[in-house]
Amino acid sequence: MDNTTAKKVMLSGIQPSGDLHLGNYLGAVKNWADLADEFDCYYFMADLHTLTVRQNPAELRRRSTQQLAQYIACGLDPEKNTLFIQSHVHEHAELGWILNCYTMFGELSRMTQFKDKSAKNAENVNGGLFTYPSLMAADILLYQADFVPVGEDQKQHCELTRDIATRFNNIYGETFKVPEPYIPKVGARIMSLGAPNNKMSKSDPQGCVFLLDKPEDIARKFKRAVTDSDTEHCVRYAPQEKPGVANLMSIYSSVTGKSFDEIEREFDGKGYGVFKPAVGEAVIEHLRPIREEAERIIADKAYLSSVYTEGARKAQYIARKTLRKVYKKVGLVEKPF
Ligand code: ATP
Ligand code: LTN
Repeated sequence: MDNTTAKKVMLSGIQPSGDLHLGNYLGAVKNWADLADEFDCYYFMADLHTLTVRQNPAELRRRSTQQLAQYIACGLDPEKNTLFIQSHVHEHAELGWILNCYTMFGELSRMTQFKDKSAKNAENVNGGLFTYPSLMAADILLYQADFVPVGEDQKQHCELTRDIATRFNNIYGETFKVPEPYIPKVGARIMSLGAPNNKMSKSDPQGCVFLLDKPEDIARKFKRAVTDSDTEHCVRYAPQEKPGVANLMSIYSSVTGKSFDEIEREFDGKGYGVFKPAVGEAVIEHLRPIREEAERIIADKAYLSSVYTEGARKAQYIARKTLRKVYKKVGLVEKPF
């Protein structure tokens, strides 16, 4: 592969199908900001992927650029990371089509996200929802990514991407780097504050803390967080027995850097009535500068446009090279212009 001496490549995307929440942040974006010096990093708004579920067009446009503002506010410096909108680099859709032809019906049928989303949207189980993972594979393979930083729920899609890349390489010779998922130790699966057996998700606004939520809303959501019926209100890390408390401990640990042992000691004998608002306060203080910075950037439309324009240009330069190679390998006639 080209540039073996160059930095390893990190790439990830999030669908602008809702506003960013604490799960997206702790499971994904927060960890991305620290990677910029060591890796060559690409992060995008997966707007094409959102079309697998009906969207309001004006809302989708708003959320795509607001998500970019939130990426930047979370510490992704556009000078050090390539930040772009997926649909601006048409190579994604083109390679997505090709990879569809190297992805098996049986493989796609086994994807948990497909099963979940088709159950939730029974009236619109469209072809895009089914072939979603081939487009995701294209997103990753176009950039010859080494690592894909995501939350736990995306591991299955990353594994399918590896299978598709390996299959293609076996037929046509070394074409794609076979990527690995890069999953954080803490925060990889933040659960809903209202139903701690379900992952935190934008489709459950009460159990979900959004990065742009006002401090009073965050405080209220944490005060109401579901814990358990332990009469001693013991703050102890036991994910099976006490999923609600374990989730709050993971959140607290992620935003303060404290270990589970330290947290247990800090709240020893204090009960949930002290613990829950303390987690809320820590989250509020952690998110405050991010929200303020995001609001400032959202108002600066010209800046946002300059960032995604430059991002698309840089991304396309790389994507085009991979796509050209793939077209040639599969037997398409070289484009004359
Ligand atoms: P939906 O609710 O529509 O399924 P989502 O809220 O799960 O969407 P995605 O766009 O699917 O958000 O996820 C974006 C990134 O955030 C992915 O890397 C995903 O793994 C991560 N992520 C999403 N939810 C969580 C969560 N609860 N805990 C940790 N990481 C998460
Ligand atoms: N499927 C992911 C979003 C996504 C993605 C990607 C993540 C689309 N393309 C490429 C990493 C790499 C999700 O639903 N969170």
